[in-house]
Amino acid sequence: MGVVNVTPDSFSDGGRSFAPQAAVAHGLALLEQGADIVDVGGESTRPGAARPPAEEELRRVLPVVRELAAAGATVSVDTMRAEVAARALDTGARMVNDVSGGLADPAMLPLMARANTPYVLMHWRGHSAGMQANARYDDVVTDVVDELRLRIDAALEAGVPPGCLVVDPGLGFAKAPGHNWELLARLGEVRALGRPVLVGASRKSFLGQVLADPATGRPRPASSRDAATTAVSVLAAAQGVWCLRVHDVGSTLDAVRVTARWGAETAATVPLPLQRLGV
Ligand code: PMM
Repeated sequence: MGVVNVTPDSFSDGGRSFAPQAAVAHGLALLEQGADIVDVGGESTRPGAARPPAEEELRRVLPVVRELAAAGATVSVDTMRAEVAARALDTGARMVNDVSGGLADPAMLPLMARANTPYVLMHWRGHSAGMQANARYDDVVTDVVDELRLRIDAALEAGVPPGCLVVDPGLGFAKAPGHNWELLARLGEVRALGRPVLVGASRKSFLGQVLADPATGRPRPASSRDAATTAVSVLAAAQGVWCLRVHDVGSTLDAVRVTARWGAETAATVPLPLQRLGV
């Protein structure tokens, strides 16, 4: 899954694709690199970010969704708002990526019950402005899995078809750096929820911290974290993750294909995120 942020303030690309035409061109380039899905988002989820009003989010994402869908792309819309999800689905999107797992908008689960389309439930503990204060866990993996199970139950109760549900541990969302590493090391426990797993580690600050300049201690900037992202992607793919949400699709896809070849040789069953969405 390639990331198309239509925001002026994303941490990872600093608003590089803010103009609709630039965002469309970026999405087409990601498809060219081999992305199966392009994920179009109009709200920055950077820690501390302010939310745009719904009209502004619609103004950002709809033209981009329309053009990418018209070009034949499988488009996912990254939104916490049911209204934005509904309009994007009407405009050609075929998947909804909700970082709040249905918690931010009570209308989202009923919409997804009607939509019959893949729906990503991410682990979430509140909006970006204050989320890092919620990075408190007894055992982060057990707690995240338990909270995701509650969201799966809520979605099923609302009538979302079971086959539509995808889960995501929400790296960087109400997580300290160590929490992200623990979640990655124990992805098997997230997979045990019995749903396809999506992971979004791309360019996140916990990678920047590992790569900090030894002399100054300054974290590596987001623009130079793609090799680290590739390494994490390979390790996550080898643990059976279904989908990797990344900014640099080309390097991730190359690395995942090599991992698949390696897996074939060692006769290990390495489920990889290469399967197409059945939509
Ligand atoms: N991370 C970001 C945005 N959307 N969606 C899912 N499902 N999982 C994530 O980890 C995730 C997401 C933040 O990253 P960005 O600002 O680079 O888009």
